Amino acid sequence: MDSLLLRAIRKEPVERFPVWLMRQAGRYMKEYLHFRNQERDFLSLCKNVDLAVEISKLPIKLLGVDAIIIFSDILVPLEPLGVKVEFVENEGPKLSWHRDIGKLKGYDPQANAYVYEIITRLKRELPDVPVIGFCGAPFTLLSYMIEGGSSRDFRKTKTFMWEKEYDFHRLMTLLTETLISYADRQLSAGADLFQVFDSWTSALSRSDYEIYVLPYVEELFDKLSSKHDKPLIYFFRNSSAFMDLAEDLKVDVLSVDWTVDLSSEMLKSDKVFQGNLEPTVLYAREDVLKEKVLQLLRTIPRRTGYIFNLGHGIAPDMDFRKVKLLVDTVKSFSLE
Ligand code: 1CP
Repeated sequence: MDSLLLRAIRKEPVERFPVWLMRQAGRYMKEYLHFRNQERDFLSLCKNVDLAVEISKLPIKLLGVDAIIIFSDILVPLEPLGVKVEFVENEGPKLSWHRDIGKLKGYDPQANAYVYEIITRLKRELPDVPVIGFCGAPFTLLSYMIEGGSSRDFRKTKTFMWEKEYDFHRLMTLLTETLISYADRQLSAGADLFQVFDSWTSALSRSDYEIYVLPYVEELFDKLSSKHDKPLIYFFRNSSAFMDLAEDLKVDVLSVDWTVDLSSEMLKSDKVFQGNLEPTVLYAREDVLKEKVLQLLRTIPRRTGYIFNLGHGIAPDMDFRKVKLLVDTVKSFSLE
């Protein structure tokens, strides 16, 4: 496949930097809400292949981004383990399970067949557009299981991790095996590249990341990179604290948040970088937004090997026109 995005990842010459945005399909688009209202809840929407395919394509049609990320959620592979996942309107996810790790079921990847079908359909309908498969990272999923939902300070997750090391290890091992199998099936179904979201490393100190998180992420990327010759992306928050540790992972692209000084990191590293505009800039005035995007682009010390993205996802209350302005600004920044 010869798209702008994949050429940039291979560090081949590109005419401009590629751009896609985390959470690029969502509530900030009225067209999303139109599809959303056709199903009773968010998970049913994820399982409705026809609608999920249409939603996945919205950012290509409406924003003109350079990649599709499949419409799904990081929590869907937890259901086959025996975790009840619900999305409560305006409250976010709620997870319930019997809290006995020994009673969780072994992962059957076939239970998420609808995800692989979304990928197959997208590749058939838009063969020239790169399709990004994704999953959550083991720690980020564990935090949802232990907190039972979103959290501010992750106190249950951290005390569990420190106090019950053996159980923590058992659950992280189960999640890592689950995610290897789930990611493998997405790549085999035709995903052109694959992103792992470690959103809640934002809560961790460097030493806890190194002890409790890194070994499992290492295992995940070792397995995937040995089996598939497709680009792997690791998104991790509090990125500047873990930069040198992430550098040694078997990933092609590091997707970093705005704690990182991109230009100096890129000068030190051979990795491809993705990021890292503060999403809050999307609440600023249009001239400020545009200038912030250009400022970031001007500091990129390379002409390829870089993908523009936000440092975290788009929020539901952001203004579609500003998101479009952001994409247009990146696309108008010529490298020729
Ligand atoms: O375009 C896309 O990116 C859509 C696909 C997508 C992805 C990649 C969705 C749809 N979710 C995700 C990943 C995801 N889900 C992450 C990692 C990225 C990040 O950090 O933002 C996380 C943490 C989740 C968990 C999640 N899903 C939350 C809770 C966030 C928190 O603060 O704890 C919520 C509210 C969701 C629901 C969800 N997922 C996706 C959408 C469009 C929605 C909103 C559903 C709706 O209200 O209609």
